[in-house]
Amino acid sequence: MKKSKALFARAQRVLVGGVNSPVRAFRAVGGTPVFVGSGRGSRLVDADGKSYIDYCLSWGPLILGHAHPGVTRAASRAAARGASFGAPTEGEILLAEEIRRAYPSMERVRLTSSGTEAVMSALRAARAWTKRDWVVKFQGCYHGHADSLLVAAGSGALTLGRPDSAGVPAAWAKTTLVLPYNDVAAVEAAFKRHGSKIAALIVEPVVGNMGTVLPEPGFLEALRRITKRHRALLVFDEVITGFRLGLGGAQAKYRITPDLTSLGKIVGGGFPIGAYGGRREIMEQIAPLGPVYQAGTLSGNPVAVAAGLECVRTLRRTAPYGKLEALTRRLARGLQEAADAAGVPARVQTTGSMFTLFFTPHLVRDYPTAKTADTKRYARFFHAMLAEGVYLPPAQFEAAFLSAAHTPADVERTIAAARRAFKRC
Ligand code: KE4
Repeated sequence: MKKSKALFARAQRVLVGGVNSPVRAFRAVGGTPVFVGSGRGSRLVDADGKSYIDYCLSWGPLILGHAHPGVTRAASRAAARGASFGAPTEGEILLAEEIRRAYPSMERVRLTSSGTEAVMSALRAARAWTKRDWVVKFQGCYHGHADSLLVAAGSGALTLGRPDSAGVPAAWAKTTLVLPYNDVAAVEAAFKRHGSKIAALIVEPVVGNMGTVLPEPGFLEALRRITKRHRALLVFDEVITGFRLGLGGAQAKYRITPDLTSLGKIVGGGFPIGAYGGRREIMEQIAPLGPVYQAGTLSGNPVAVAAGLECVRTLRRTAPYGKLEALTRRLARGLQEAADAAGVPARVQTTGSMFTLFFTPHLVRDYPTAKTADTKRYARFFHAMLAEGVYLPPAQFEAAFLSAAHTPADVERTIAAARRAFKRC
């Protein structure tokens, strides 16, 4: 870690907190953030040359693993043709067609440069369409750092939100209702009382940002039913789940058709991208066709699009999801058995190729139950695993991921490392 320590000291003299996104600073687990030199397949190599099996995978995008040859080649060739034109290119059409093929609900698509932009723009379209201002979100779900979404639950479940970040005007937080995840009664009550003001309800259909939390049977169906009844729009934030839970994400897995969807991460193959889309009549409000303004210098960037297109086409061609899910289930079972054998209260929750090891014996079904997790113990476990050459997400309330490059040997090695790490945390 010698080089990471030196780099971190230098970084903090010019970059805020030494990082370009807060969670990378290891504040949730303590210690010096690992500065990465390179990645290949399932492996990360740090600035000191130490190799790790990586289950963070850049917070989700790298479902094919680091430096996938096809994705790297596609990006390199696109870059050699010119990094950006600020003009339409054929690649953007091809990626949008691939998105619509996997997400038929996205009848019209707009590419952006991040998930935050995709979510922010989808909600602007929803407000314009319904001519209403309020948005419902769920406690523990994260949808990027747009002001009106950096909101914590109000004092009571039915009171409007309060800013969850400095710099967010109270007035903007007051257009957001924050409800408990997996609580249909709370959603019913909120719409009964405020339905005529609610433009949209946005949800992570499978939550990654509390750690991996699944929708209980009937929850997503209820969101679809209630929003429809009150003529509000249902927005699936599939920035994590899109192309992760299968080509069609959560909406295909749970057979729910949202009105709008946001994508990011995997759809760019590790390059800066976001996308939003939905019903044609809603999306055709967006400039230049309609009155909702949204723009971006690098939206649909040719290099990011080439990488995303190769990534999505490779997923469609190789269909890795069955193998990925089986390997993830094996890892989850092995970690659970290792925790149980060590007498450590822990619970592994998983779906598809995402998982979270919660340091709590309770089923994690919402934010309050997620918060029963022992974050200090997670931090000790994280560092014990880091010492073993396994890189987990440096925060308890995040999802971990496998890639198509992870092997059964990686997983068995990880389980063996966990058996030792549980004894030390
Ligand atoms: P970006 O603006 O970071 O591309 O996407 C925002 C976003 C939107 N929706 C969901 C469900 C997301 O998970 C995210 C971003 N995820 C976080 C970690 N879970 C990114 C990591 C970070 O903030 O550095």
